[in-house]
Amino acid sequence: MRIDILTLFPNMFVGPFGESITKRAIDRQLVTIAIHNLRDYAWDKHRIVDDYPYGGGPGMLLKAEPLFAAVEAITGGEETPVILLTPQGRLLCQEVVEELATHERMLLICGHYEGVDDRVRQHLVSDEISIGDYVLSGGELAAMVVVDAVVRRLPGALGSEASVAEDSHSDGLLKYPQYTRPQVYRGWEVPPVLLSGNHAQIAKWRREQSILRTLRRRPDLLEKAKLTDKEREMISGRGIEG
Ligand code: 4H7
Repeated sequence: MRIDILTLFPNMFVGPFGESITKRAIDRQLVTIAIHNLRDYAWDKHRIVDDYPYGGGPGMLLKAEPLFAAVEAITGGEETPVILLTPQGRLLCQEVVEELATHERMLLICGHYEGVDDRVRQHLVSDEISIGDYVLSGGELAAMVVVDAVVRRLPGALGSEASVAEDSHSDGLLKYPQYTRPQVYRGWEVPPVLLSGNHAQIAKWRREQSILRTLRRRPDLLEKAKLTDKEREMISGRGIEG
């Protein structure tokens, strides 16, 4: 996979992409990530990338010309998903991450100031994504979130130790509680079933805990979750205290 990122703050990406899974995926050549400075595509004397909004109002907008010039130069006219990170985009969730992970290539645009000239959204961008219902001062952190979530889904990005099928959200449910040594800490014990060695019982307990946790914390997720009829029956009898 190749990911291009267009930003006014290229240095923001140095730390996060130089560590952990993303670094390993880059080192293993599972992904190529190229960071581009939008200012390099502003051709005027002062390399201006922003301007006042027509009709008035606070703040500045990213101008269309440098964004079009940058995207056209980076893609070389090739068909590539061009994704704008914006509070107005469709909400990122694991399903959207899986969809993005199927692309061979994508270009992420990080907005700044009060936003971007709407002609960019209409005629340059193919997809708009939001990482959640809150405002960030720029799209950079949102782009990093997208890259992290997508890159860890590329085959070979995780060590063999990690199983994607066990992640929170992979089956539409939250993760079950997990424990490691010691067996008793400050008098708090690990649930005995986990020490039983009975793998069928352990799997059953974990499944139950996932369902109950989702019911209590994120009942909205249960509508779409993959549950058996019997499991649906079990939760329909319970309130959120269940
Ligand atoms: C595009 C348009 C993403 C990008 C406007 C980006 C939240 C998210 C941005 C804006 C983002 C998200 C610029 C509007 C800063 C608000 C104060 C960058 N914020 N911004 N203004 N939820 N900000 O994914």
